[in-house]
Amino acid sequence: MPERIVLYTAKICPYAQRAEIALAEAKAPHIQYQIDLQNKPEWYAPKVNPASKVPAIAYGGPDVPPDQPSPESVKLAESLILVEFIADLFPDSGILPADPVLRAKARFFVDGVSTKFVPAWQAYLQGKSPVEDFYKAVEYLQGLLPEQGYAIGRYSLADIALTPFLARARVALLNDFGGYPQGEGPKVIESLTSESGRFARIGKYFNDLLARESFKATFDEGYITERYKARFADLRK
Ligand SMILES: N[C@@H](CCC(=O)N[C@@H](CS)C(=O)NCC(=O)O)C(=O)O
Repeated sequence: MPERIVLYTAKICPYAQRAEIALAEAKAPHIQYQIDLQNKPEWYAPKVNPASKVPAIAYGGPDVPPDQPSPESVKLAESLILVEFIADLFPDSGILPADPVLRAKARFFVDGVSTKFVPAWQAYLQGKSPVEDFYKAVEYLQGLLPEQGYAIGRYSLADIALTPFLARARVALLNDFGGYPQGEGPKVIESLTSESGRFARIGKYFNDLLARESFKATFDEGYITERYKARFADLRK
């Protein structure tokens, strides 16, 4: 029986949403505590995560308020490590399948998310690279997908790693927030989710990810839209 889980998170953060999705997939009882990244509590770095980042988990220990963390709980951080930790605590969640080949495939897909999709998206968002560079990263992930289903067929760590970044990219593109040429964003998200043409296979996959209950339950689109508007409005000035 897993012990007490306190997740330190922030709605804006895609890394933190990975941990939230994993906990939702596992139907894991837990406590969530929102960290204001603009005004972090002074106890957070010394008592929870010395890197001063979300997400982090306090595991086990006595039943104390989350803003008074106990030295007796184990403190863990780094989103992908937390997702694997949750998968280990709740093996029936299927987040990490038992089959070694599928586990390796899931981790390989995650590597593509981390080393190709996320950097290409961030460069495009900032207006530092053309859309074709982002499209090439998307095409790379598309090439890893099986004919049907999620990244390794069944829903897993691989999908959890990507979804929060995809969802935030969708918000930015739909609203045309970013440093790329004005008016391009809505066309890009349309081509990436239309389920026909160059991105037909990954378009279906993207739509499946965004329809997943564990994603929808952990994503506040209105909040992200407002925060992105404030953060990216000036990029074209
Ligand atoms: N590699 C880390 C990245 C986590 C991260 O960068 N979190 C950001 C928010 S999205 C953060 O907490 N930054 C600290 C700050 O804003 O002061 C992970 O995968 O968990």
